[in-house]
Amino acid sequence: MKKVGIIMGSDSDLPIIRKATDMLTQLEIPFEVHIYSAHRTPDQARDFARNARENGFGVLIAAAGMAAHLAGAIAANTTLPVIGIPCKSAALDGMDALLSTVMMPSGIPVATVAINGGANAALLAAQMIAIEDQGLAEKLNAKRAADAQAVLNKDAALQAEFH
Ligand code: RP5
Repeated sequence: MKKVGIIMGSDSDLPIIRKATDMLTQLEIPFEVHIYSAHRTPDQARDFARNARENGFGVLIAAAGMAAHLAGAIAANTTLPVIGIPCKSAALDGMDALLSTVMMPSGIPVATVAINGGANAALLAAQMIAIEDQGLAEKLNAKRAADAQAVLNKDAALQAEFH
């Protein structure tokens, strides 16, 4: 199975990244995690992206806050699919990172998930890998069904309490 590469701009993004690593672990998808910043360590970020395909990665996830150029900078250096996670910072509630990540120019796409959307980034990466992996596709279908059942159980509990 192809690996998922996860890059964050700073270790301060780690709580968001843990939501992604927990999901990938649950789905038994191999991954690597790195701190490479588009601004502070641009050479390492570029080299990781340029070598990612030959190093066995199938999808990359890039998380950053503030002037969040990381996902775009990674996408500029690979044709692997790149999923961007805008991380919320103190000043602008994550709107800065959301716009910096999502507003890519034509030709260099970044699939941007919600602000702090670590779990969905991992699920989207899993769905991409599952295009060619039937076993993983079945796991994702089972997870959807279990998640739906959990909501139905909550509704049943609500009905029992109020009616
Ligand atoms: C971004 O700046 C990082 O992704 C992080 O979200 C934000 C703040 O970084 P630190 O100052 O906490 O290292 O590059």
